[in-house]
Amino acid sequence: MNRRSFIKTTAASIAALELGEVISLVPNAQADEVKNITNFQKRNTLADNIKGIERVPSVCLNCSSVCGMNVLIKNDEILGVEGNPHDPNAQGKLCAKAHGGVSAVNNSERIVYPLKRVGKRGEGLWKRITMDDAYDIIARKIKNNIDAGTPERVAFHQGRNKMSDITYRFLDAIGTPVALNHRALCSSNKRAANYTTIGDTSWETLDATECKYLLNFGCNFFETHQGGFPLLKRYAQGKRKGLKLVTFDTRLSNTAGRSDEWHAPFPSSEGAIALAMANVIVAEKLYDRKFIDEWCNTSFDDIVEFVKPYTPKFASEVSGLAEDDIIRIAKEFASFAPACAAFTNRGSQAHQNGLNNDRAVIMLNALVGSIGRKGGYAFGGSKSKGNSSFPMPKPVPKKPKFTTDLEDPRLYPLSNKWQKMRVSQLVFDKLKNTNQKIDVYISYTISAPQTWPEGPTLTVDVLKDESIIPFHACSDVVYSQMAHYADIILPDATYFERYTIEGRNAYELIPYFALRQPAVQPPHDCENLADTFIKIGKRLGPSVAKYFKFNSYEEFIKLRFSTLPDRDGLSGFEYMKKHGVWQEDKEKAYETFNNILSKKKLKNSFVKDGIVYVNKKGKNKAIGIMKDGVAVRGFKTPSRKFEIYSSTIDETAKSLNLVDDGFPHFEMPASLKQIKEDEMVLTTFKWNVHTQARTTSQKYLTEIVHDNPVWINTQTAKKLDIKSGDYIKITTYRPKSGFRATKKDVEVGSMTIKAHVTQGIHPQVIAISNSLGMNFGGRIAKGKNEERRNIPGFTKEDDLELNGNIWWDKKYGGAGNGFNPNSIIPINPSPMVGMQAWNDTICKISKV
Ligand SMILES: Nc1nc2c(c(=O)[nH]1)N[C@H]1C(S)=C(S)[C@@H](COP(=O)(O)OP(=O)(O)OC[C@H]3O[C@@H](n4cnc5c(=O)[nH]c(N)nc54)[C@H](O)[C@@H]3O)O[C@H]1N2
Ligand SMILES: Nc1nc2c(c(=O)[nH]1)N[C@H]1C(S)=C(S)[C@@H](COP(=O)(O)OP(=O)(O)OC[C@H]3O[C@@H](n4cnc5c(=O)[nH]c(N)nc54)[C@H](O)[C@@H]3O)O[C@H]1N2
Ligand code: SF4
Ligand SMILES: [Mo]
Repeated sequence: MNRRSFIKTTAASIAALELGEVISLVPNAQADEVKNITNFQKRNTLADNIKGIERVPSVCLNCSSVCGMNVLIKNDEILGVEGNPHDPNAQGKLCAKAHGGVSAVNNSERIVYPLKRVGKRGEGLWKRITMDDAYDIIARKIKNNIDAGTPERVAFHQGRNKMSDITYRFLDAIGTPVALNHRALCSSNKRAANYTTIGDTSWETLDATECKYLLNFGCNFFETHQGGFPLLKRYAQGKRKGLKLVTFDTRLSNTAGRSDEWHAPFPSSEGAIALAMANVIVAEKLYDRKFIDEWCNTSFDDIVEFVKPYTPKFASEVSGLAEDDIIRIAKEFASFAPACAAFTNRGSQAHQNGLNNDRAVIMLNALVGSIGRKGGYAFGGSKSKGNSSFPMPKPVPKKPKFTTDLEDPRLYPLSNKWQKMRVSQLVFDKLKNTNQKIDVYISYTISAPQTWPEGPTLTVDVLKDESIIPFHACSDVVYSQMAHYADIILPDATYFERYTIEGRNAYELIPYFALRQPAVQPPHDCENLADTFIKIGKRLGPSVAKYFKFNSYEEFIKLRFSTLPDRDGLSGFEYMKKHGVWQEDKEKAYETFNNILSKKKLKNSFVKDGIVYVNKKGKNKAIGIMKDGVAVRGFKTPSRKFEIYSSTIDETAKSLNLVDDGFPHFEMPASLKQIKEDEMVLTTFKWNVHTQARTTSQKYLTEIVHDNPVWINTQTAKKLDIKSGDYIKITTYRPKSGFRATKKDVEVGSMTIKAHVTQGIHPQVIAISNSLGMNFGGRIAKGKNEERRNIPGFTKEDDLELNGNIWWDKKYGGAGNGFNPNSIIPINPSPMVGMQAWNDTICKISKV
C-alpha cells in the first residue's frame, strides 16, 4: 500500500466507523520498513547534499531531555539541526521542538544589548548601556551586601540552569546560600519518592527495549517527560517485540491514545490503584519472594498487613475504575516480571498526596522483582556522568555554612534532604509577607510571572514592588515578562551559542556525558551568563576575584575536562568538541545493587549491623551492605535496601505532627475528598511542540500551536449546554488543607476560556495546557500581527517573514494566543516535600 492509498483507506474507515467497532491504523508496509533500520549510527540526512556544510555536535535544550544534536552550519549561519547519531540516549533523532528552536537565534525580537530601566519598574522604558556598565552596576549592588555582611540578601533564581558549576561558584564566593529554582513546580514529589525507595536517581530509567509490560501512571512520554524522547525511541523498539502499554491519565494524551489501554482515574487516586494492585499481587502470590526477602527493608508479613485495606473495591470506589480492570491489570503486569515496570510522572505526583502515590507505584516493581532487572525498572549505575562529575578548578570557594527559610523552608524538611529542590512557589509570598528580605535578585531562564501558580497575580505584584525587590537583574533572550520587571536586562547567549557539560539518565544503561558548545558566536553584546558571572566575580574584590582566575567559561570547561584521558589521539576537550558525547567503556548496568565493592572502596571501611561504612571527616558514611559474606553496593537508602518503609518519612512526619507512618499509603487530598457534585478538578498538561514559556516566542512552533482551549467531557458539557468553541467561566478555590487552607470556599480567581468538548477526559475533570496566553515575549508569543515594537535592546534587522503573517491574531479573525491558567491555580505545596499540587484545584464552571 502506498502512502496515498493508505491515507485514503484509513480516512474512509474512520468516517464509516461505528461506536465500539475496531479498525487497524497500523500502516504495515511502513512498519516493516522501520523494522529494518537497526543501526542508529547511520546518518540519514538531506544535509549531505549541501556543499560546504559543517556539523557542530552539541546538545538541544528546547526541553529538558537534552538530546544530542548536530548543528548544520554554512558561512557562520545555522541552516538547521539533525540528531547526533553518536548520542546514546536520542540515537540520532530529534523532535519538532529541536527543529523549531533554531528560530530563537535570529529572532528579531531577541534582546541583543544590555538594558537599564529608566522609567518606573514595569513601565517598559529602557536605555541601552554597555556590558561594562552592566557588570559595574551589578557588582556594586552585590559588593554592598558583601561589605555589610549580608550576602544572603543576594538571591539567584534559576529555571533550567545547566551551568551549576559556575553559578554555584559565584554564589559560594559571594557567601550567599540563596539559590532558588523551579523543582517544586516540576518534580520534587517524584524525586522524593525515588530517593526514599531506591535512594538513587531523581527518576527511573526504564529498560523499555526489553520490557513486555509498562504501567504508566500520569506520564505523557510521547509528548513530554524529562527523558521522553529517548524513552519513546526505546518504547517503539520494545513495541515491535510485543511490549504492552497501559496508561492511567485523566486525559487522552497522545501517550494514552497510543496505549494498548487507557484508563481515566479520578485525580490523585493513583496511589489507591497501585496499592490495590499490590494487594492483588500478594493475594495471588505473584510476587518475587526472593527479592522481597533479600532486598526489601520490610518483611513479607508486614507487606501483607499494610496492603490489606487497599482492596480492588476500595480503589475502584476512589478512582472510578472497574474492579475487574484493576485485578486483571495487576495480574498481567506481574505475569511478565521481571520484564515489566510501573512508573509515574506529573500526573501522579503533582498532588498533595503525590509522594505516597509515587511510592506506591515504585513499590509494585519491588514486589514483582523488576527493580534493576533486564526489561524492568532499571536505575542507578545508568545515571550518566554530568556536570558534577568533573573536578573544579582550584581554589574552590566553600559553601556557606548557614541557610535561610527562603532557600530551605523549615516546614518542608524533605525539600532539600537529598538535593536542593526548595519550595519556590512560596518565594514571592515569603518576600511579601514574612521577614525574609533580599536586596539583589538575579533571575535566569525563569518566567515566574507565567509559569508559577498565582504567577500572573502574586508574582507580578512582588516583582513590581521596589520595596520588596530593590534591585533585579534578569538574564534573558527575549523581552519576557520577567525581563519587563527587571532593572537591568542581560542579553544571554542562546543554547546554540554556549558551553555546558550535560548529563542525563543514560537510557542505554551505560554512563555517558555530552558537551554543548557554541555552533555560532552570540550576536552583538549577547553573552553567556557564565561569562558575565566570571567578569562580575573579578570586580568583587580579591576575596571573590581569586576564584575567577580564568578568563572565560570555555577556559573553565577546559580545566574541568583536564582529567579526561586522551581519546583517538585528541585531548579530552578536543575529543568532546569533535564528537559531542563520551560513552564509558562499560557493560549495561543491571542490578547495580549486587555490585561487589572494590578493595579501593573498602579501604578503611567497617561493618556495623550488616551495613558497610567508611569514616569521612569524622562522619560515618554508608557505602554498602553485607550479602552472603560479601560487601555489595546495595541501595543508597539508610538501610541500603529497597525501602518500602521509610524511616525518613516516618520521622519527618512526626516532627511536623503529620500522620504518615512511613509505609506507602493512600489518602485523598482534603479538597478532592470533599468535592461536591457541581464542582470539578482543574488539571494542567504540556503540549508536544511547546516547552513551558520558552518556546512561545519561536515562530515555527507557535505557528503550529497557539491556542489551548480547556478540555471538558462531552457528557458534562451537555449538562451545562456547552459546545466546542463556547466560552466558559472557571472559578477556582483555595485548598482545604495545607498552605492558606480554608474550611469555607474561598475563591482564588476566575477566567473565561474557550471550551474543547471531548470524550477524551474524565467527566469531573477539566484540563488546560500551560505555555500559552503570554502578554510578553514579542509579537509571536502575543499573537499580534503588528510591526515590531522597537526597543533599544533589539537588533536593527527585522524579520520580514513575520510582517503580516501572524495569522492567528484575534484581531484578524484568528484564534488568538491562548490562555494562561496560572492566575487561577493556587499556590499549593504538598506536605514535607513542598511539591506544587497542580492537579488538585477545585473549581466551578459555567457557560458565559
Ligand atoms: N499550569 C502549569 N504551569 C506549570 C507547569 C504545568 O504543567 N502547568 N509546569 C511546571 C514545570 S514542570 C516547570 S519545570 C516550570 C518551568 O518554569 P520556568 O522555570 O519558568 O521555565 P521556562 O518557562 O522554561 O522559563 C524559561 C524562560 O527563560 C527565558 N529563556 C529561554 N531561553 C533562555 C536562555 O537561553 N537564556 C536565558 N537567560 N533565558 C532564557 C525565556 O524568557 C523563558 O520564558 O513551569 C511549571 N509551570
Ligand atoms: N513537549 C514538551 N516536553 C517537555 C516539557 C514541555 O513543556 N513540553 N517540559 C519538560 C518538563 S520541565 C517536565 S517536568 C516534563 C513533564 O512531563 P510529564 O509529566 O509527562 O508531562 P505533563 O504534561 O506535565 O503531565 C503528564 C500527564 O499527566 C496528566 N494528568 C494531569 N492530572 C492528572 C491526574 O490527576 N492523574 C493522572 N493520572 N494524570 C494526570 C496530564 O493529562 C498529562 O498528560 O516534560 C519535559 N518535556
Ligand atoms: S525532546 Fe527536548 S531535547 Fe530532545 S530534541 Fe526535542 S526539544 Fe530537544
Ligand atoms: Mo518541569
